[in-house]
Formats: sequence, structure tokens, C-alpha cells
Amino acid sequence: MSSMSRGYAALAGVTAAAVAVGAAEPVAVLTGPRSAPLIAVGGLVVDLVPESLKHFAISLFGTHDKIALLIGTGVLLAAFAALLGVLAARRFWIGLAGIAAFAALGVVAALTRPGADPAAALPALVGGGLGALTLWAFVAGPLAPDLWPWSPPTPAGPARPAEPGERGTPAGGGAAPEGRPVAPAPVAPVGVRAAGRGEETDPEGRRRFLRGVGVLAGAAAVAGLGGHWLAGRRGVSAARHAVTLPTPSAAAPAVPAGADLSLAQLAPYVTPNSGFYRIDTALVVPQVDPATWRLRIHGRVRNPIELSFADLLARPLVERYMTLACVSNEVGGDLIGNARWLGVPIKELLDEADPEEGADQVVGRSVDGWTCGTPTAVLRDGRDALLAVGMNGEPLPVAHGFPVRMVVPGLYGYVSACKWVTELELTSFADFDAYWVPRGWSAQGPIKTQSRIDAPRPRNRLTAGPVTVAGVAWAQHRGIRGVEVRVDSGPWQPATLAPAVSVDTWVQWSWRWDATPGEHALQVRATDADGVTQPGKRSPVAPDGATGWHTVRVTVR
Ligand SMILES: Nc1nc2c(c(=O)[nH]1)N[C@H]1C(S)=C(S)[C@@H](COP(=O)(O)O)O[C@H]1N2
Ligand SMILES: [Mo]
Repeated sequence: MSSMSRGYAALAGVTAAAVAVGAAEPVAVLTGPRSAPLIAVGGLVVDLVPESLKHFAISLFGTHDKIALLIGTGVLLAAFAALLGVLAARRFWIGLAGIAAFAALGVVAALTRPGADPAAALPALVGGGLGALTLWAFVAGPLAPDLWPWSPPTPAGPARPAEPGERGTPAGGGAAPEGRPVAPAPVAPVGVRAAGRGEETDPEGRRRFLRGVGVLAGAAAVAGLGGHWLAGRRGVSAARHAVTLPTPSAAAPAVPAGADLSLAQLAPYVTPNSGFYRIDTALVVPQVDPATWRLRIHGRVRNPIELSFADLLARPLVERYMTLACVSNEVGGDLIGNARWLGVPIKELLDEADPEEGADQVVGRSVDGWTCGTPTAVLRDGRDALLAVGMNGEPLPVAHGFPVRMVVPGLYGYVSACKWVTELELTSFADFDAYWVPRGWSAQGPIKTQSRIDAPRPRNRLTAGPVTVAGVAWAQHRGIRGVEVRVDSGPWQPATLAPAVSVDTWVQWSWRWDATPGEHALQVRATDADGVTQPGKRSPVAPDGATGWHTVRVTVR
């Protein structure tokens, strides 16, 4: 095959794949966004890839890791499709088998997503079918150029006259390409054949091929983007806007004056919803209709409970400031935020459900099948663990768990903060491992005392003289007793703590530094209210949270 033929064949393969992916989208509008093949396969990848790789992706792409995954999947798919096109131009059945394999992967991925029904197979099936048809049209059908190895020379070619069954003759269009190699193709040397047709003799065939590529790729793009847009319109943002949150029966304590030092580089004491970090395994944000949402509290309980959203809102609601942190937060990282949460105390619901002895784990389960395991004792020890419906005075943003999520002070999100929660199942740690546990993370995830320097930022250039060093420190549900700063491994100096609402939130701190010219390393460490100082030994985020002191290097002139 000449390189030009290979290029055309690759183009045919990629166009067929684009048609497959694009055609699946409008179908997925009906069967649910998670049944779209790219999303379903991406979701399977998210669940299957080793944790180290996932962590690498998060560290590389931050919270854009999902977009990166989808683009990566798309690029890989295009590369395979190009290869399939080239193979299909030699033996059409290989291309067909390849498309069937991809469709099968899409079907399996969509059907094995938690909560999937049999209709989830449809997008991949429809996409696969239309993709196969497209490939056939380019390789053996009406859009095929005269470039493939089995293509007999055209009438104008030097080698021989046209054969019956060739494209352009009545039997040509629909004939199975496998039948074609019976044409005495190898008669002339390849070079002569390539020069003898295609480049000079079949310009119309190639124009038709390229027009086909343009039209079909365009149609695929319209179907894909249109379907995606339509699926978005079927979301729950209208239902979210229609929610009116009741006034809490126990309002949040006021934020004390001075809790927010309002420094330019310092994270605000209360994190706005738009700036709140987002971490989850969901490639498409679950759209949960509050009208049909139910929470089941079941498993090892004497009195199983089922609640609707209206039932939940009818109960006394409390509002509390709580700082939520991700176990994947690196020392100095920003996977942490503080918000005012409105919700129903989980303790009251558990008391009503009446857990059996030995049911030491409450498994929160999301609509998308994700699970977290929280110690029953923690949820009942009187702390403000909430089934939250509000965040900073608004219904939960859809990406943060609308309509209902868990928030538990003192525990990392992966063991406590289930978004889009629909079940609390009482079980034991011995009997069930939640989502992250078999993936190498600890079953228990209490927050580790940590502190971060926000101002100055790494590599800031400062002027010698007084400099305000400031940041945040947290040890949720224990509280922060003190923060210390040191310069160039000198003596630790006490920083000034700003007031905080409660031990369940982070606290801002500041320290006045008389900066001298040169390169300097600033370090911070916190001591919790139990008197335990954060260790300097660096340990990675897995299995249960990073340790070490945040260090910021600056230049003073
Ligand atoms: N359904 C669901 N809930 C989830 C997760 C998830 O992957 N799926 N991730 C958890 C993790 S690891 C964290 S840190 C918090 C983050 O909550 P946020 O995205 O609202 O900041 O959500 C938790 N709840
Ligand atoms: Mo997390």
C-alpha cells in the first residue's frame, strides 16, 4: 500500500470512529449520559486504573483530570481507528471485527456502570452499527476510492481492463470486499499500479471519498455536540433553582470578627461555592431529581427508614461551618475548603433506625455506585455530621452532590462526604470495603493536623523589611492550638491565630517577618488542641493523608 493509500485508509477509519461516537450521543440523551460510549469507557477506566496512575493524573491535571482523561481516550480511540482503517483496506473483515470489538467494549462498559439498565447498551450498539456502515462505505462501498490493495486498476490503467464486480459496475457497490482479491491484482508491479491509477486516473473517486469524509465527520460532530447539549438540558439545574431551603432551626454561629484576615494571597475563611474544590469519580455529574430522590437507611438496623427530599426538608435543619478536606491533598495543596452547610443531623436518623450491635460502619452510597465507609460511632458521638442540602446559603451545587450529600467534621472526604447520596447502609468494617479501600487507601480516614503558607507564594520576589506571612491551619474536630513559623530552619516562632467559628473549621494565621535580602525558606507547623504537633516527616497522601511541613522559598531584595 502506498503512503497515500494508507493516509486515505486511516482517514476512513477515523471518520468511521467519529460517526460511531457522534451517533451514540443522541441515543444517550434517551438512555442516560453515562451510557455514551466515551463516558462509559472512561468511567470503567477511572474505576480500573491503579490508584498511583489516578493520583498522577490528579497531580498533573488537577481537577481537570476528567477532561484530560476524556481527551486522552479520544486520542487513543482515533489512533486505533486510523490503524483499523489501514487494516480494513487490506482485509475488510479486520476493520469490521475491530469496530465490533470497540462496540462490545462500549456495551460492556455501559452495562457494568452501577445502576445501568439494559437500554444502556443502545448507544454503543447504534454507534457501532453506523460506524461499521461508514467504514464499509469508504472501504468497499459507494465512497471507496480506487486506492486499496485489492482495487483492480481502472480502465485507464496500463495493466488491464476493468473486471466485472469492480466499483462502478452493477455488482460493485455492494460486493463483499473479501471477494475482490480474485481480481488478478498482482499482475503488475506495485509501483506501476500505484502510478497507474489513483494519482492520475481516479481523481473523481478520491474527491468523492473526501467529500464523504467531510459530510460524515460534520454530521458526527453535529450529532455528538447536539446530543451532548440536549443531554445537558435534561439536567436538574431547573429543579435545583426551584428548591427553597427552609430556615434552619439552629442557625450557624456568626463568623467572629477578624476570622478573615482579608489578605490578597490568603484563602478566604469561607470558600465560595464557585471556588470550592471538586473531587469525585463521576465523569458526568449525576443529575438527581429531588422529586424522585429517596434515602434508604437500611442494613443492620432494627428500624429501616426511607425518606423523600420533602421528608428531609420537613425535619429540623441545622446550619454549621465545616472545613472539608481531601485525603489526596498534598502538603501545601488546595483540595480543601470551608463552607456553611445546612442539613439534617445524621445522628438523629441513625438513632431512629436503631443500628444493631456490631454494625460499626455506615456505608454511604451514591446514585453512581460510589461508596464511603464512616464509623457509626463517629456519626453518633454528637459532632455535627450532616445530611446536607445547602451549601453557603444555596441548594447544593449539582457538582457538590445535589440534592443531598454527607458532611462529617474531622474525617477526610473519601470516608465521609458522599455526594448524591441515596443510601446509608449499616454494616461492619469486617464485612464491607468502601470504594477506595481495595484501591489502597485506609478504611479509617481521620483528618491529620496540617498547615499551609498562602502568603507569600513560592518564588515571590519581596522587598527587605516587614512582610506578612499568612496561611491556614486545620485539625477538624480537634481544633488548632497554635501555629509556628521558621525561616531557614531557624528557631520556631509563634504565629498569631485568627479566631474561628468552631473546632470544625480551619483557622487563619499570620506572622510578621522582618525579611532580609537573600534566598529564604519559610516553613509552618501546627499543633492541635490535644497538644500534638504536626510531624515534619514527609509521607505521601496514600494511604491516609500526607504529612510534612509546608515550605515556601522566596527571594528578598
Ligand atoms: N458520590 C461521590 N461522592 C464523593 C466522592 C466521589 O467520588 N463520589 N468523592 C469524595 C471525596 S474523595 C471528597 S474529598 C469529597 C469532595 O467533595 P467536593 O467535591 O464537594 O469538594 O467528596 C467525596 N464524595
Ligand atoms: Mo478526597
